[in-house]
Amino acid sequence: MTDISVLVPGRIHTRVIERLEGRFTLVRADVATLDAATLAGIRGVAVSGSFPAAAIDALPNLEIIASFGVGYDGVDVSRAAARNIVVSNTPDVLNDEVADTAVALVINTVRRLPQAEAFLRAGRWGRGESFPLSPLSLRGRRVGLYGLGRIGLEIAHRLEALKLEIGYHTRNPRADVPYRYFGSLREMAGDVDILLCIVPKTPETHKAIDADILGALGPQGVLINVGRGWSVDEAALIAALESGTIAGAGLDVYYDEPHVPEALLGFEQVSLLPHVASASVPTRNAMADLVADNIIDWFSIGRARTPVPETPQPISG
Ligand code: NAP
Ligand code: 8YV
Repeated sequence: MTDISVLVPGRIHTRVIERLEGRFTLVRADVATLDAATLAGIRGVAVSGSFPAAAIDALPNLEIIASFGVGYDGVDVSRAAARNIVVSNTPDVLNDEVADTAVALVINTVRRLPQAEAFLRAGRWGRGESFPLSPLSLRGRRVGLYGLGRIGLEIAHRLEALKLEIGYHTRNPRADVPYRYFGSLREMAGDVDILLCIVPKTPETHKAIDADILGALGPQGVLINVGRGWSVDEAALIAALESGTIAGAGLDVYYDEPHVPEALLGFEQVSLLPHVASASVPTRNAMADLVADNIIDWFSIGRARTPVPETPQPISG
């Protein structure tokens, strides 16, 4: 397969490169810098982040785009589908890691544990001060999951072990779970104390968590977001935290990463992570392997391992 050219634009996990080099001719450059002959030779792409329509259009013989991450909102899938190009993502291998992080973020936010550690590290405990009691507790709290897919379900299982009551809102109720289904996000926000977002970035989820939803969540309410920053109206969130409309927030994702609004940094009732939910060595290795395996499978057996549902999956010639 060394005669097959695979484009790797921008940065990607080094294991993807290690797995692909030697098997394929790797072109490590951005589309805009390549001549027509090189562009015409490219049949596969391995990418982390954005691969827009213009990049797809520049590659006349492209067959597969293997995207790093389960969320593939950076890839223009409709343009790929229109061109009969397969898109793959990295589902399932990160479910446990992301769910672990989500639960940690819930506890950190409600119990203010990062602030307690900063207090200790600053020597304040050693000097005889006491860290203030956390205003909130997980005890007796109800959680509403906005999204109950592969990762949402793992989060729900973990929260059950924490003895929390669980509800969820999705477009389609699941027949295989014991949790209470809410037909609308607004209704769920009004019923729960913790709203946890784990939906994909789609037109329907854009700023779905807005001033109205935060108002319904209420003054004891906590917002946790491990999905995409896209789903939260950050200006409304900042206003809700300032006014006490909600009690706190825990965020791993932001609207315009890596930009985090200055106002969020100032809130003591907020816990912030830099998009690290899947960021352990073992899990990122598994994701990298899946990117490479999708490309290897496509060019060796004619089938991607984890194609996304929107794109066609024809047998390659
Ligand atoms: P998934 O299995 O496809 O689950 C998505 C869930 O969202 C489903 O329950 C789906 O149910 C629901 N959903 C989709 N659109 C909806 C809408 N408009 N309204 C209500 N519910 C909706 O995806 P996953 O593997 O769990 O991953 C979810 C997302 O998490 C990814 O797309 C990614 O953006 C994010 N993520 C973030 C990190 C991180 O590092 N922070 C890591 C991994 C993933 P219905 O189809 O029935 O509506
Ligand atoms: C990664 C993610 O941080 O899988 C996803 O959708 O958001 C994360 O696991 C990201 O894809 C890597 O850039």
